[in-house]
Amino acid sequence: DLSLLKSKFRGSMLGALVGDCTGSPYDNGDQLTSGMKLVLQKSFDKLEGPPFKAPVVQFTDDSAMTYSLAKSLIDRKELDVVDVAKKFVKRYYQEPNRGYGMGVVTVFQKLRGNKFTDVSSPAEEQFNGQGSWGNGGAMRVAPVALFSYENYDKLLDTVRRVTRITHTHKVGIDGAILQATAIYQSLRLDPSQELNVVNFIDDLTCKMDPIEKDEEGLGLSEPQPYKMQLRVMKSLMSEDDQNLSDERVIQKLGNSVAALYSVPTAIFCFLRAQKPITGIQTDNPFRRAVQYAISLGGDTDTIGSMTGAIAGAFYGEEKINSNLLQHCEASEEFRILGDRLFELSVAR
Ligand code: F2R
Ligand code: MG
Ligand code: MG
Repeated sequence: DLSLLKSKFRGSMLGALVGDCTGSPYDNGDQLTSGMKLVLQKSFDKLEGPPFKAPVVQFTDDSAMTYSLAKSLIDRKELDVVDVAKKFVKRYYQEPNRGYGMGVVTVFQKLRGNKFTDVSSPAEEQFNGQGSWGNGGAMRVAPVALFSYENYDKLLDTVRRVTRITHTHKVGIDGAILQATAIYQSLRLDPSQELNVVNFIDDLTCKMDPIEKDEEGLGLSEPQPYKMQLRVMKSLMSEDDQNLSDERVIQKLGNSVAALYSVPTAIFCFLRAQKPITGIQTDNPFRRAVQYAISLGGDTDTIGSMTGAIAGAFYGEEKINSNLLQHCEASEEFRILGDRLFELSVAR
């Protein structure tokens, strides 16, 4: 059904934007108090309610980089890493106050300094040559999952190359792969059927196994850390809803700027929100997923955005409240980017 698939492409781009815009006001690294969770509930209620005039809710670096990446794939019709790097840097210097990661700014400065003659070294030099394991690769990856809809090997290659512009630590790259894979799987599922959570996690685990095979020598405490997080996720999903406090989820999966402690959390939020969650009052499962992700605190814009991109790819645009979209900066542009990516990778 091509119209459903088109709606899913739009849904993933718009979901990424909505999660970023609605999550950014709570992005101070802390857990949300019960009072803040109530503010979050009321804020969603208001944004989804009858139209009212207010300044748009602004997006942050997550959506700025997602936009640049989508635009480059659409303009070039293939991955051109120099063009992506130029677009990232241009946008950063146009609007440096969008809440970029502390480290990634050095990459932008070096890229501008070498006039894009070397787009590899700046990221490789980060953190004394370790590279960044931040979630900056994963947070912007939705357009790659859409662009590579037809071909999973192309997805892997494209995610790796585009992530390496800023993030070269294997855990940063594999986090982007896991996020793109979750979107890739969600695009293929029928939202009118109940999602089989165990199958969804097992499919992710099978795909991550070969990707994490060559991790010896990286000094990681866990040889296949994302597979480990997927195991934890599966066990949490089997627990009784009443016992699953936010504190336990944060302690088990994390809510930080590290890809390892945020990408699995986003996937978990999407999966858990298939069913009602105590304290989140809505019948809409897309909103439930994003609101739940934000309510876990920590890196709220990014975990909200990654959850939104996966949930939007599963449910499609129809489940994203149109009043809420009106309040998010650049939502029309993100819808158009979804359409262009659809034309490029499916309709073509
Ligand atoms: N920067 C933020 N949030 C901070 C608060 C923003 C506030 N609202 C404001 O407006 O000022 N958010 C954005 O950054 C995250 C994505 O970051 P990215 O692109 O991965 O950047 P970076 O700098 O590469 O990594 C982030 C931090 O992770 C730590 N880190 C990464 N690799 C490391 C390594 N190998 N060794 C040690 N530390 C490492 C560093 O602290 C990095 O600064 C998103 O949340 C986005 O929204
Ligand atoms: Mg941000
Ligand atoms: Mg963030």
